[in-house]
Amino acid sequence: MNRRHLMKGVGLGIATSTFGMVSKGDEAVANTYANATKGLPPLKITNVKAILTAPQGIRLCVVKVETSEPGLYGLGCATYNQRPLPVAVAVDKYLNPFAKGRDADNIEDMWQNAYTSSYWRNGPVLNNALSGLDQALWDIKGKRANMPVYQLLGGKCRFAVDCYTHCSGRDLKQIEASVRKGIERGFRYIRIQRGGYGSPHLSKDAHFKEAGFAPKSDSMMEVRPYVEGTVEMFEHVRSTFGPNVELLHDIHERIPPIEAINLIKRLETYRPFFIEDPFSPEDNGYFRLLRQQTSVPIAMGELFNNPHEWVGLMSERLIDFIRVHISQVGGLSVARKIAALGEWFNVRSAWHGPGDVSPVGHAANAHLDLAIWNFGIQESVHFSEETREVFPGSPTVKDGYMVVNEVPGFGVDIDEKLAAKYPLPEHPGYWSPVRRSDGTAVRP
Ligand code: GCO
Ligand code: MG
Repeated sequence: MNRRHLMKGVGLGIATSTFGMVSKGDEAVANTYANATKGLPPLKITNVKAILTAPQGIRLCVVKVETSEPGLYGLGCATYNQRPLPVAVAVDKYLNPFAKGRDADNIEDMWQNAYTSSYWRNGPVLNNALSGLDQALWDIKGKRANMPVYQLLGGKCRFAVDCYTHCSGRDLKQIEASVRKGIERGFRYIRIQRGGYGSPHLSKDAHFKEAGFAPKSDSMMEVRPYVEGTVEMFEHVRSTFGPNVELLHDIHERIPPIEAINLIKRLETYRPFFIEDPFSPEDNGYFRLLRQQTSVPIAMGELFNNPHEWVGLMSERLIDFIRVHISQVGGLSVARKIAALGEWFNVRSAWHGPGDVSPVGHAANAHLDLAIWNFGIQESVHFSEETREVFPGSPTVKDGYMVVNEVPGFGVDIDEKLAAKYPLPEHPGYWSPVRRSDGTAVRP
């Protein structure tokens, strides 16, 4: 069958530049097979390793994939701040032996097989490890093609990546000053938060502490102070800065779903650009109810690991922005499919881009942002000088726009010697408990 179809392909003039020179019979078939495997010289994976570093105090994990071509390697982001060590084990002890000796060129094939190599799948640890390998292969592909990765994804849809910045403060004065600074730095999109997520400083009576129910270091938030404080914040910022600045806010789960719906309805009058993560992933079923109540744009997804969490929300048009954490979903290969899915439902991207994404991961976000039509907005962070030294070529943000280093691959390198000078902090990095006044655990 192959033989007949290949011959037919020749006859029809399909892919003439490859097949056109072949003239007749068996010789043509032989040459066709040869051509199908020709092209770039073979490139084998020789080593896959995790590199842990914390130049900004945040536990970053980057995967380096080395190849049979001396000096040709790729980097991918596998950062899982709360569980970095198991990710490193998954990379070094499982993905390395799995990938070694395999073809570095066939990224999709590698992804599909590495994905099922653990049989059980879609968890945060293994997805991050997989992302490290996947992104590193894209980086290698770009270097091999002598192109930035966004070119491999179809080229630019925009000249740079529009970003939002984080502005916050404990009271209205501090918030106003922070927003002013953000606008002065050139940002048109501003995320406003009143203190930490859920505004714990507004909740006064941590009865569980007095009762000795849990360590005093656990924090506390109640629903009402957070909700009222957030409405007041929006009222103040909107009336101070006028209608043109785009305002965003992260509920970060933390309140019962029906309270989140009520809050979002109250925020409608301040025209938010989006409200993020109103519900925990366990409460995905509430999105339909939310949609029936308000047209405030909704962004969701940084905690998602499993396609079952995003496919329905997107295809039923229950959210407006998908903001998965690209390494948490398994890498660039997955994220570009998510973006393609979103295009048909007009769900735009807002990839998670906090401090606990490595500069390699931010670059991966940005390369995808540049190439997809349904880009929405990109969360941006400030990289310290130390981080930039460890990761030369990290993306930069100016006037609210992120730009990538215009060289082949993702454009970000790592200075391994310097990275080793910033070991992970002693604290293991777990998510600290947040409780209601009576001690009940609040689910982020
Ligand atoms: C955001 C976030 C982050 C997460 C953090 C968890 O930027 O939207 O919600 O700040 O809380 O990445 O480690
Ligand atoms: Mg968030």
